[in-house]
Amino acid sequence: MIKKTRYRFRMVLPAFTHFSIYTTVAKQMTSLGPICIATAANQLDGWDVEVVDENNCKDISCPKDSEGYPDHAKLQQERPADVVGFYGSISSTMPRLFKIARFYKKMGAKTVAGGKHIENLPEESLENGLDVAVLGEGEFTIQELLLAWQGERALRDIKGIVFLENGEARRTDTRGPITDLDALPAPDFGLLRYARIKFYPVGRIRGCNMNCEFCAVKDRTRYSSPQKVMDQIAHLVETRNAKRFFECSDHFAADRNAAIEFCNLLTRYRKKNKVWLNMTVQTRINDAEDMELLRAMQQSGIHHLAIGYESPIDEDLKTMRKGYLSKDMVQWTNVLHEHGFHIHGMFIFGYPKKAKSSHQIPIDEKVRRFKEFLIKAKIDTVQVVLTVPLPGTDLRDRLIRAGRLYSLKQIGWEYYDGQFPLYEPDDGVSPEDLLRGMTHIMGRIYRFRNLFNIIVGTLFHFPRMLILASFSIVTFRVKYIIQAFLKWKKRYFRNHFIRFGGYFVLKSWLKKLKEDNFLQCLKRAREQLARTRNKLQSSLNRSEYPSK
Ligand code: B12
Ligand code: SF4
Repeated sequence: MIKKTRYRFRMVLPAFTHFSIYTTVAKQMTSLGPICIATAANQLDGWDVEVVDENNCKDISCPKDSEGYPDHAKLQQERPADVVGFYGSISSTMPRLFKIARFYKKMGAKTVAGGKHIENLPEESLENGLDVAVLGEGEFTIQELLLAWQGERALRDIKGIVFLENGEARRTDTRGPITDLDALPAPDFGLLRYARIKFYPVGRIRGCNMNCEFCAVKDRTRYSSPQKVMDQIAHLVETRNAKRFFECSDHFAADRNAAIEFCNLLTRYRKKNKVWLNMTVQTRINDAEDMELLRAMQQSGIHHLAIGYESPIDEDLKTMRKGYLSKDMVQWTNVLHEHGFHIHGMFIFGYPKKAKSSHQIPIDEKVRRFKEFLIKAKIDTVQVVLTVPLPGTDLRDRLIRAGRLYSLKQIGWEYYDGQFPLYEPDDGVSPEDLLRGMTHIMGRIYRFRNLFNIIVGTLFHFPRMLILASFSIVTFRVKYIIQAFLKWKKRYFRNHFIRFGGYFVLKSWLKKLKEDNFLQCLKRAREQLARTRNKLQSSLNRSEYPSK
C-alpha cells in the first residue's frame, strides 16, 4: 500500500439474497462480529474506520445503485477505502460478498474476509477477489493485518490467516480462540453508517460445548463477565436510546450461575433507572427445568426466547446429536409459557438419516408429527427450515461421503439459507416433497385465517378486557388499564398479527420460488448426481472382479 498519513478501513456486510425470509429482521439490526472487527481496527493510530451493512442502509444519504444496493463505486469516490473487510459468516451471502470483493480489488483496495463460511473454505475466497482469509475470531488479526499492509510487518508472521504467496494458498500458524473476552473493547455501533437499529446485538458468550451435527459453531465456550455486558447495555441505553436487544450467544444459560447474575444486574439496572428493556436470548428447551433461572430471566426483561427445538421426531434428534429427546418438549414449552415468555421455535424438517439407520418414517407422517407437535406445544412463532449442509459441519462431510450432496455448480451458495433442498433426500422422498412438506407446515401456522382471530380479538376481547379494567378509572388506577391492554395484546393480538404477516412472507417466498430458476437447477443437479453415482457404482463393480 502507498505510504499515507491516514488510511481508511471499510467493513462491509454483504446483503442477504432477495428471496431470504430474514431480510425484515436484518433491516432492523446488524451483526455483532463486523462491529467488533471495526472497533478493534479503530484502535489503531492513523486509521479511519466505518461499517456499511448492506441489509440496513436506510439513511437517504447512502448512495444506492440501480438494484437498490449501496453503490460501492460512489462510496469509493466519496471516501476511498484502502482496505475493505467482509463479513463472511453466512454462506448464502457468499456470491454477493465475492462480487463486491472483486470490485474493490479491481479498484486497488486490499480485501480481507472472515467468518464461519470463510474460515471453513478459505481457498475458495482467495479465488474470488480476496487477498486474505481470516480464520477464527479476528479482533487481533485485523490489527496486525492493517499494520502489515502499512508495511510494518510481513503477512506470513500473522497467525490465523490464509493468503496467496506465489500463486499458492499459504496458511500461517494457528491462532487460538480469544480467552479473555473482557479485555476486548466494547463494540462501537457509532462506526456503522446509514443504518437504523431497532434490535442491538450483544454477546456474553462465544462458542458452544455441544456438538450438533449440522452446526457450524465448533469452538469451545468462553464467557465475558456479566458486568461487562451489563455495562455495554447501559452504555447503549444511555447513549443511543437502545431499548431492544438480541443476545447472540448460542446458549444464553451455558453458565447458568453467571446467567442468573447477569439477569439480576439487568433487573437492578431497569428498576434503578426506570427503563423498559426487551431482550431476546437463544436458549435450550431443557433450561425449562431450572426454575431459579427462569424466574431471574423473567424479572430481568427477557421476554423472547429463540429455541432450536429442531424436530419432534426422536430419530432426527438422535442423528443430529441434539442432546435431548422429544418426550418432555411440550411440558417444557408449557413451563416457559407459564413464565410469560414468547417463544420463537426453530425447526429443521426432513433431516437426512444415516446410511446404516433402519428407521424410515414416511414424509407424510413426518409432516403430521410436526403439525401435531406445533398445535400441542402452542409455540408462538415458528420457523421451519430444510437442512442446510453448512461448510465445516459433520453433516456436510457425511452427505459428501454418501454422494448425496448436489454440486455447487448447479446449486450455489445463495440457496444455503434453509429454504431449499440441497442434497438427495432419504429413499422414497423427492426434494420437491421436502419443499412441499416444509411449506405445508409453515402454512399451518402462517395462514390468512389469522385475520379472523385479529378481528375477534379486537371487536370482542378488547372491549371485554377494557370494560373489566375500566373499574380502575373510577379509582384512577391507570396502571390496570395498561396491564389489561398488554394482556390483551399478548393473548389475543400479537401472535395472530405476526402469523397474519407471516402468511404474506410465505406467499411472497413461494412466488419468488416460482420466478427463480431453482427448480431447473435442481433437475440438473439431480441428473449430475445420478451420473456420478452410476460411474462410481460401475467402477466399484469392476474392481470387485479380480483382473486377469
Ligand atoms: C445472530 C445470528 C443470526 C441473526 C443475525 C445475523 C448475524 N450473523 O448476526 C439472524 C437471526 C438474522 C440469523 C439468520 C440466519 N443465520 Co445466523 N447466526 C447468528 C449467530 C447465532 C450469532 C452471530 C454472532 O453475532 N456471533 C458473535 C460474533 C462476535 O462472532 P462472528 O459473527 O463469528 O464474528 C467473529 C469471527 O467470525 C470473525 N470475523 C467475522 N467476520 C470477519 C471479517 C473480518 C475482516 C475479520 C478479520 C474477521 C471476521 O471475527 C469476529 C469477531 O471475533 C450465529 C452463530 C455464531 N455463534 O456465530 C449464527 C450463524 C451465523 N447463522 C447461521 C445460519 C445458517 C443462519 C440462517 C441461514 C438460518 C438458518 N437456516 O439456520 C439465517 C441466514 C440469513 C439469510 N442470509 O438468509 C450459521 C451460518 C453458517 C453458514 N456457513 O452459513 C451460524 C454460524 C449458526 C450455525 N447454525 O451454524 N443469524
Ligand atoms: S445448534 Fe446450538 S447447541 Fe447445537 S452446537 Fe450449534 S450452537 Fe451449540
